[in-house]
Amino acid sequence: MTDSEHHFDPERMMDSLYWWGIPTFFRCPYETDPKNCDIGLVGVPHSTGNGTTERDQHMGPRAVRNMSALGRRVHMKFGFSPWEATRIADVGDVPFPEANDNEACIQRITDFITRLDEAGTHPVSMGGDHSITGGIVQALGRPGSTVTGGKPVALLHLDAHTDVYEHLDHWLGAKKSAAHWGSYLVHQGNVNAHKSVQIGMRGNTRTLDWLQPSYDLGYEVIDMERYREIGANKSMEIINKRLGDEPVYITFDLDCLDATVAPAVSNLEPGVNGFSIDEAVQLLQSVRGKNVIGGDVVCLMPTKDHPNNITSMVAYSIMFEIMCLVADNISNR
Ligand SMILES: [Mn+2]
Repeated sequence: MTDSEHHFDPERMMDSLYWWGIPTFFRCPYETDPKNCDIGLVGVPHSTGNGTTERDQHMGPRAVRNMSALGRRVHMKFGFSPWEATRIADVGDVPFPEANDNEACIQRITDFITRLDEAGTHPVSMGGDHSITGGIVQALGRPGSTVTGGKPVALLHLDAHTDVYEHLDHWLGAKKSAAHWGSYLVHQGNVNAHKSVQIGMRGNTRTLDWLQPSYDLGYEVIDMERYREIGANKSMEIINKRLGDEPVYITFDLDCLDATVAPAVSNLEPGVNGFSIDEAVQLLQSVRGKNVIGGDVVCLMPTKDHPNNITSMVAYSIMFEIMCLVADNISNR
């Protein structure tokens, strides 16, 4: 037998082809028992927290599973393989038997994530509209939480929008909506706004005091105009100081990226440049070394994506970065 025959493994060869095999996130093992993984990749196919555009955000997890075998890579910048450093599995989708009832769905998300947390498993989720972050952080930032040690989370929130509606008690009928989560999580004590940063806000706002509710809640805000003015280094310095030693949760709305980078998102903001992919990844990588306990990527609208699925590919790339921050944190403990 020759050397090349000896090493030939047909499955290994097919592994990197996204259209081959069973689609799980990054071709991870599917594992329903959270005890068997350090990081659980969670699909959150939920759309009824944001009715303002086409309502296909629940298609996000499947679209990313279909493409993400391409993203099963090592992390060059961090110099490690997250797959070898930690046990990572696709733990499946949050079930939504009341899919058209936003409030019931948010509770389902909280219950699902609580089950992971009780096993000490860190969730990295793919949405779904941005209301899912409310359900997830209600679990992770609750007093009895395992992964935060019972503390509220410090949020690193990348988004074109602040999502802190206070002046409306519902959003097209949804109470714990995609527009409200950043506010009620602070009022409930799940997020420590004074340790949190919102970054990337831009676009077509209706009122001149649009950032005021964020400041009133205690958030630090770096909107796009300020980011362009002070630059990436100063922004990262502010983020670093603000997050401190708190348990950090990262929520990434794909609409913080420029519309040319991520065209298939629910609420496009075309009037002002968003982040380039390099700028967004640089901000994420700057929190390496922090106690990053989990995160999510939201607002993917696969039915509006290009035929080449570029936004799904961008979505798994961001999911990979967040997952590597969590893996790095776990393996350095
Ligand atoms: Mn947004």
